[in-house]
Amino acid sequence: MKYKPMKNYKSLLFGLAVIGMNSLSAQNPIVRNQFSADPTARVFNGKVYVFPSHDIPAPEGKGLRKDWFCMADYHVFSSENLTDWTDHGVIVSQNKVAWVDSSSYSMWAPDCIERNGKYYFYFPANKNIAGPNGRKGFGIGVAVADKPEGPYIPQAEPIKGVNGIDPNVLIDKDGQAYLYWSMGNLFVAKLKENMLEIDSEPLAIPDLPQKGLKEGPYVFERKGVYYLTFPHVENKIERLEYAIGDNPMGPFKMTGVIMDESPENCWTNHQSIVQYNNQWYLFYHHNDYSPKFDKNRAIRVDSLFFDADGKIQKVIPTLRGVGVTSASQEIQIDRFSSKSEKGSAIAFLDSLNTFYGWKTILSKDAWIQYNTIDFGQKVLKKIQLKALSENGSTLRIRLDKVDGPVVAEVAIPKGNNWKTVEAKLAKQTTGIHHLVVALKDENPVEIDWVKFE
Ligand code: FUB
Repeated sequence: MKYKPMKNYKSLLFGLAVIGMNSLSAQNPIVRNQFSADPTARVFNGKVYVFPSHDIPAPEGKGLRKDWFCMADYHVFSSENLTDWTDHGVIVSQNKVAWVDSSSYSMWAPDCIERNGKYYFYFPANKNIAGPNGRKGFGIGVAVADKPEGPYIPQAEPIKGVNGIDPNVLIDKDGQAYLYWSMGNLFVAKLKENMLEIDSEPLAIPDLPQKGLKEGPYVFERKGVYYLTFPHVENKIERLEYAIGDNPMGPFKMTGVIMDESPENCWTNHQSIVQYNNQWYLFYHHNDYSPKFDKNRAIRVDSLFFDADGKIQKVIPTLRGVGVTSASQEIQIDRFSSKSEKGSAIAFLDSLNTFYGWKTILSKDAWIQYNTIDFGQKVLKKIQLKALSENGSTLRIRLDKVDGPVVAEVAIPKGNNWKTVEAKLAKQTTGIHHLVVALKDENPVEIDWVKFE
């Protein structure tokens, strides 16, 4: 995963206007070489930084319990265009924090915030010594850095008076900082100016649903309204809900659902909401790379919108995600925007190593559409595809919509191996367009990626 600067921003805006879109519409999941969960996104120094948990398959006999969450460390990722993400590597690990039980693999959902040029990274983990109540359990620690990427120096002890998971910090407009966390209820306490100690008794936030697990508080302020967002088990698995108030300590009034339960039964979800370049985004997770074990998750991002009265519009999860894809990079059309109901399917390239990604399978009359590709201003001459077709077939490539102009027809030779095939472009294409790949003949085709040169 290498960072590439966004190309040609003006042509992007122009292109979006041309195809009638009012927002940027990265592929999901956004971290593609490791499991990741519980993403807290923050805008620091003009970039988006994401601080997720780092799920791993549990080493035999390790962790809090069998078939459960297992995390030994944290990475941080950043992006300027929300499409290309840089992994800055491990910033905090269970072996390097004095108070953490390094056999617990319990480094759950974190947060990070900037104050006076310092970056405060908050993380929960199991303690290695019992607190004053005689119990070990989860504490919340802080690690401090001069840059968002670190290096982070962990404090020797967890925050006193706080037992729980899923820390989140809000610094209000008057400079007062608040720490939120969960442990059955959702809690809030003021933080001292040093950001390392609480400055008020923990308050269990009232008026929230009493039935069903609540966790993962994330609070933000918009136009004087404080939004308390959190995952809640209304039925069997978590969905993202929110309550609003006019004070960071509440009271908050339950207001709505941000994202429904996963149709694939991923038991947890976990959110953060951030505004970047005039667009709001929801960061969340799903178990894309681990469909059979939902404790190995993958983080995603989709656009989020508000109604005129400040209510959050429900976010429908997408595979396409956000951002602009360059026509000259391998376009993973399996992260589609839409596809034909019949004849189109998505499958792992290698079910034994899901991180190889997915392929698109098209059979009779099928098509698939991938939105918001930047063809740039230079004339591109050909299309390349990595594809395979047992009996040989032809693909028809269109722009913008299912019956849009045809830019190429690509013959896929008969065979059982992946081949890179190419065809000349029949039409000069510049600016931003959607891409439709459709089957022209009847014989099925599998497609790994598409790109333009
Ligand atoms: O990642 C472990 C736990 O699962 C988090 O702390 C919760 O919010 C849930 O996502």
